[in-house]
Amino acid sequence: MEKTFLMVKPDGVQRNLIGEITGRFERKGFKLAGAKLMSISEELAQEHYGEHKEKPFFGELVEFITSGPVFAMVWEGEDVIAAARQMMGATKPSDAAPGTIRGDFGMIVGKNVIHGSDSKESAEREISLFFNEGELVDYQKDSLAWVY
Ligand code: RTP
Ligand code: MG
Repeated sequence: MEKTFLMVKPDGVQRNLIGEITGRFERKGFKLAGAKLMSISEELAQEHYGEHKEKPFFGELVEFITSGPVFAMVWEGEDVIAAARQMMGATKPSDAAPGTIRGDFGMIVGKNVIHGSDSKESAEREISLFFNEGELVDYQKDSLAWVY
């Protein structure tokens, strides 16, 4: 089953949105495979956002993501990578549709509440960057076959 890496950013943690955000993915029907509250080191931040290192906002991005704890998660389900990006909404909160996480809670582009992998390759890369194999749990919800 496909997996993605999602993370409540420091602003979302400070604003007590962990429950709201994880609740949306639970209610949608996806399966949580791993989660932890953690601080991101400068080194991990630079590696995670490596694709943006030439961008003018890179310094701010690294500073923000290391500014306080984040809630890192791995979620599992059919097409979860694309579905989670839909549920997150556009990068810039003012462009994000109401009903999406960024549309409902985001204020500014630099503090947009949640991160989500944007492709299969980034999901694999980000999951292995943030989680050890042993931190991910493989289990069944077998009361209903169609509930992941
Ligand atoms: P993310 O990686 O955090 O899930 O966000 P994303 O895919 O929607 O957007 P991406 O292009 O990967 O940008 C990463 C993060 O950089 C910040 N950003 N700031 N100041 C700016 O113009 C600017 N542009 C992007 C955002 O916080 C964005 O989520
Ligand atoms: Mg991105």
